[in-house]
Amino acid sequence: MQSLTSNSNVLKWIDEVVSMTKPANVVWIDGSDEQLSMLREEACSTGELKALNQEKYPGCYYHRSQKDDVARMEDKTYICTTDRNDAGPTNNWKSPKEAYELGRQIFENAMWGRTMYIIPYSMGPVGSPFSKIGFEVTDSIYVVLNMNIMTRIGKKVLDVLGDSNDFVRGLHGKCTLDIDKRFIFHFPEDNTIWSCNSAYGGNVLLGKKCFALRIASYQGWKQGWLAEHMLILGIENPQGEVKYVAAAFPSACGKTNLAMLIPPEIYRKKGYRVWTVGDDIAWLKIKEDGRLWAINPEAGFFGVAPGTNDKSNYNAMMSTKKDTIFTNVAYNLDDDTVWWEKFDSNPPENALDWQGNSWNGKTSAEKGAHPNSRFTAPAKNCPCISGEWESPEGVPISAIIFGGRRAKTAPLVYQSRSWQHGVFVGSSLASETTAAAAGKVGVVRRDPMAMLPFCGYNMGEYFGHWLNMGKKAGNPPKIFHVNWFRTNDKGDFLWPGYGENFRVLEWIIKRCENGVGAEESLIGFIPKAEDINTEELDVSEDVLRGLLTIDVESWLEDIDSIGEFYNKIGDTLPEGLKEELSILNQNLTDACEGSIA
Ligand code: GTP
Ligand code: SPV
Ligand code: MN
Repeated sequence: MQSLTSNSNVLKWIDEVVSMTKPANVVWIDGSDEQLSMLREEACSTGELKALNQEKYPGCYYHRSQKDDVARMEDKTYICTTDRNDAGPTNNWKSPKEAYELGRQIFENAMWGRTMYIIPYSMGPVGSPFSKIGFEVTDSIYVVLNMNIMTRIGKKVLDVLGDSNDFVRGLHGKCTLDIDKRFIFHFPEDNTIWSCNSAYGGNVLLGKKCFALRIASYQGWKQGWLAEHMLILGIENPQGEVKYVAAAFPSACGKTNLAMLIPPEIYRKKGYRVWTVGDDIAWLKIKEDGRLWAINPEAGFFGVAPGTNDKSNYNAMMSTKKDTIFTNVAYNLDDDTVWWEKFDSNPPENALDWQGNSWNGKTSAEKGAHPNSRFTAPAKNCPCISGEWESPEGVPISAIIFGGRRAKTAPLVYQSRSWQHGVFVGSSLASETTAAAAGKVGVVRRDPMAMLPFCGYNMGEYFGHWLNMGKKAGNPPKIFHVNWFRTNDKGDFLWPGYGENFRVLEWIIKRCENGVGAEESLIGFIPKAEDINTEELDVSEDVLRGLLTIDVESWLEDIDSIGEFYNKIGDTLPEGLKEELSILNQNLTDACEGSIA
């Protein structure tokens, strides 16, 4: 097939990839409806996709991935830099030479008899000064159709690229889906990504974590901007003014939910609204006004299905009603629809589970959907999508919020004392692990800025870059930490979460406008209990006070764990963060001695 571009940099690279993988056919993805329809038909004819009930779910499809290929695999993910120190102590590392050699062995003839698809895509609105262009070469129609939802693809991207050599070269091959030969290699020094032997989203939709976080964070380090694992939302007050916040929570810790939150009725009646700009990734730049401005580089949501329902996240549910791909959820054979845990209280009796086994949701003890099953839905479907979500200039960020799943340590919310202290708070973020990555679930691990699996360079340098960004921006956002997941002794969540999180957002916005006081505590500013609005909320004052207390002993344990983590970072750890750790340590020790005396 004729190529869609005359860009010699692109053509030379494609030639190399073709001669290595030897596909039977090469198809350039132009992004047209006709081409995409043909691909959907073809995928349905081979069983790669199944069309859902087109009356109930127009344009929607169903897909299952192999049993051992259902989540990101962090132990198969590598940052390949010439100097090992550039990848740093928190990333798996291989030299580019070794990784390319190993990759070449695996990719040699890997597309024999298959069709290769070449997808030109833009991360960010096509032509925006924030945006970046990539290509994904893949042998998977599933990948093409997902990339069509998650990014902007096709001819229009090539028109913007012109003859430029500034693009990310992504190569994905399903190969044999052999887990022992599964690798996700990143070569930040040559804007290249190679991913083989997987067909699961986070490993193979190369625009997402691989480019928009790992490669982009490296580019941001070199070029003076930030690529972060953050949602972006706008909060509109009754006067119609909108303030934007960005929030970083680790995988499956509530970004999609917070991004699409519906404020409690008492707020809606007054005229408060929440608008979604993005649910997973933010690219942030300093502008002349000294503020950080952000775009969502994606065009869709790759969201966790289980737990999503009309009550917990109505807007996400609505986003999935058309033109959506569902992966590894349960399939209702009676009416060709989908189901997952907590979808509703009426599981199908005649269904297939996420592995394709016949499944009766009423009697089976097994789960119907995999805990990391996902929907891929166009952002434009979302009822609360912000009018600014495709603004090429981005939106100005008033607050940055870090958060994780902590049963005990972190209070419901607190504010950092300064940018440097805020960077410390982000750097010491920790959370219980979830099903979004393969491995044990529920173990506390440090996950700085929710970027541990996604930072494409040395974590110490990354912290230094954060500190510099605050210095360069005259008017950076205020930094906060939240925890929706504090539990009582029985393990029940103390805070109702979801829409009620708006009450915490309200306090955060007021703090940004100097509209409310706070108490200076050992760890930063915490709200006075009376400043969190509990009107029409079933949370007693005692419980709220409990949610805002700081348990010195568990914080002292945390200090040890932060210290250990910092030791692992080693030489590149900035002085400013050591200083903040020692201030916190001093505060807690003083408090401890005070209480003993
Ligand atoms: P990734 O797409 O993996 O980056 O995940 P995410 O951060 O977008 O997480 P998501 O919003 O999909 O939420 C993951 C899980 O957390 C779901 O099971 C939600 O139901 C649950 N969750 C989200 N918000 C809250 C909350 O405020 N309280 C409680 N208890 N659970 C929540
Ligand atoms: C995450 O794990 O943070 C996700 C899903 O958003 S994946 O694209 O698989 O990384
Ligand atoms: Mn994510």
